[in-house]
Amino acid sequence: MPVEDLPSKVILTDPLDPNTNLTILKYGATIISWKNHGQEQLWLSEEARLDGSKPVRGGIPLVFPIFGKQKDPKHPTASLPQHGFARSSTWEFLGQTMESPVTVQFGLGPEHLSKEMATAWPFDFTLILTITLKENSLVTNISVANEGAPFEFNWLFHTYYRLNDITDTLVNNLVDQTCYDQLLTTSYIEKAPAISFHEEFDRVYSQINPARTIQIIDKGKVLFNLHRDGLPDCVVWNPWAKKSAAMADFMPKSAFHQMLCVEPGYVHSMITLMPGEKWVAEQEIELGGEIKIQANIY
Ligand code: TA6
Repeated sequence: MPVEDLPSKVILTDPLDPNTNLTILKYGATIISWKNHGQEQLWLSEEARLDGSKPVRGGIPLVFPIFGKQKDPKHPTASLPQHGFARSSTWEFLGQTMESPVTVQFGLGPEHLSKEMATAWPFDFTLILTITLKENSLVTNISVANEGAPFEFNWLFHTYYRLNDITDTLVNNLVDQTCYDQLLTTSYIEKAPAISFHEEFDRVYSQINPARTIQIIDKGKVLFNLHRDGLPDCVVWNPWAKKSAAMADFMPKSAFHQMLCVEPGYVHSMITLMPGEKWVAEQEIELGGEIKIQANIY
């Protein structure tokens, strides 16, 4: 059965291969598992809360309407929790929209928010998340529509990738990009042709040409290719040992070796949506293929 609608989750199965499937929690419309020919592609903490008590530690949490915490106390997002409310609200399953590749949609509007959130951020928004499971890739598409007063927002797919070992992993095609280092609280140009990891890492790369495919490479073999449309920025994050130890829902504590977040979004500034306007963006995560060196695409 290509689409199974269960009380708290939806399961998508590739009609051509039962071992290629997705599990999507209705809470946060969070993809918590992506198996490709039986191989899990996403990292999910063993202590991830899947009961709606807190955002999921792993999979693909959704960040809206604010990335991080709003620093301007007067901004409408100032009272929202870190990374906003999309990942901690229960979305409505809207059904299957395509047979092959199997595609489903989820929706979120003010009617789905807690009273607290709807009061804190009183705008007439509609989010439609479209998820497509292909033989060798996963596509997540978001549309944000405004039916009321103008509002500003960020969007980000907070994807947790599963790795063999972070110390064997490289991320390429971010060279010469401007990044804000959240740990050093300073900006600089990335000079590493391929980024390696040996300590906590938390950088926001901004305005990356969409022609650049960000690749996650394990010992010379491409694991993931991140294609982006409408998502100019990308956060790269690994909490390493100390931060992992401090997160109760991050287990096992050694698992920072087996995960990396590479998170496409629009976070370098706020997007303003006027009444009647719609904003659409998409990430496609494609598996395998050849290493591409795109250092000369600006
Ligand atoms: O996306 C990177 C980041 O902003 C990190 O700074 C870290 O805070 C991470 O998100 C996880 O945030 P969370 O609220 O899920 O604990």
